[in-house]
Amino acid sequence: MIAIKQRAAALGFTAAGIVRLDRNPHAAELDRWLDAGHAGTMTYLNRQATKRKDPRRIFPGARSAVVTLTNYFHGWRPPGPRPGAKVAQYAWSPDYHDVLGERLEQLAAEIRRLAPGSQTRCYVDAGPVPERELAQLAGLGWIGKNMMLINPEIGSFTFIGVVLTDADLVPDAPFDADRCGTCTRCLDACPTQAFVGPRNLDARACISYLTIEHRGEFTAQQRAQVGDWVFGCDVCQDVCPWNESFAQETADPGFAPRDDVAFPDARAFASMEQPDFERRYGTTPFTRPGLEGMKRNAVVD
Ligand code: B12
Ligand code: SF4
Ligand code: SF4
Repeated sequence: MIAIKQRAAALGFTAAGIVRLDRNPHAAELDRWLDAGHAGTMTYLNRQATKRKDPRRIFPGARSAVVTLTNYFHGWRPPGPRPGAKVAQYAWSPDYHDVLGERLEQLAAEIRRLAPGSQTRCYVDAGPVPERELAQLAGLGWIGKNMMLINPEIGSFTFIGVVLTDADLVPDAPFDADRCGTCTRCLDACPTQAFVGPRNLDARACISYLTIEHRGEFTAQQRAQVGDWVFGCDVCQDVCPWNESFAQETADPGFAPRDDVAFPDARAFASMEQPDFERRYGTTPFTRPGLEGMKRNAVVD
């Protein structure tokens, strides 16, 4: 399986690992999380649960997954106030679904070349795939108390991309260690106290959910907690000692940051019209909350 990893590295993936598909060992955790209502209005997670709990059911004959990590870290924010509102780093560059989707298709072609007649399907984020779970099982890192997949060499500012195949690939060993130890920094630092406990996030309280998935106005308490984040949130990753020590700035040209996305002028949204929004941000992740959502997120007190 060295050829697959070499191809992954040549395509720009930071790391790759292989897992033989089986029942998700944390299926019960997913059920408990959904039953507690932590998914809020992300009802697609309920619909996808059967497949997330057993990824062999994602397509007939699915047997193995090649799981990739891609570093998107752009460096630490300088201390003190800086112009513009805060946007989570994963959104600073062109949409990762598109960039990684194309790279995964090329990786899939290599798998089909090595296993003639095999089928492949590529997934990034939007699909019934338990991505962090598969990454841990493929040996790429552990799931931290902040629920992020943490790689011991580069931390957690990574995207996960997956190629599922019916080919029988030789698996890697899972990453069994939990390197969080007694640390609780992420749980303590979350501005909205969204963690019910370690590896248990009530998404409804998470700034990422509130600014991207939540429709309608914020309550006064939500507005205060969201603060100056206008899209996503990085706090539970910024405080993680594994990122402090090991996150490295990406030089990947596919993820070059756009200043107008990374540091938007929060005040500009209030008077922005739809055509202007589409011209400026039509190809960015800001289209998910849309202009109405961004106006709400960017209210300046
Ligand atoms: C829904 C979703 C969200 C929701 C809910 C987040 C959540 N914590 O579940 C919201 C909108 C809040 C969100 C926010 C973010 N997200 Co998001 N999100 C997803 C999505 C689509 C599904 C996740 C899901 O199923 N959640 C339900 C929980 C229960 O499942 P899970 O996260 O897979 O957790 C499993 C493990 O924790 C395991 N488990 C439980 N206990 C234990 C114990 C041990 C020992 C082990 C090993 C496992 C284990 O069981 C769970 C079920 O299998 C995935 C993509 C995907 N297809 O998987 C991206 C994904 C998880 N998100 C991602 C990112 C980047 C983010 C943000 C950082 C974005 C931002 N900066 O604003 C934040 C981080 C918030 C956080 N701390 O989790 C990346 C994470 C990459 C990584 N390195 O981990 C993913 C993988 C997308 C991608 N392809 O890169 N997200
Ligand atoms: S992304 Fe922000 S709000 Fe969400 S859990 Fe992490 S620190 Fe809390
Ligand atoms: S901040 Fe600490 S507890 Fe949280 S994920 Fe990082 S090492 Fe684990």
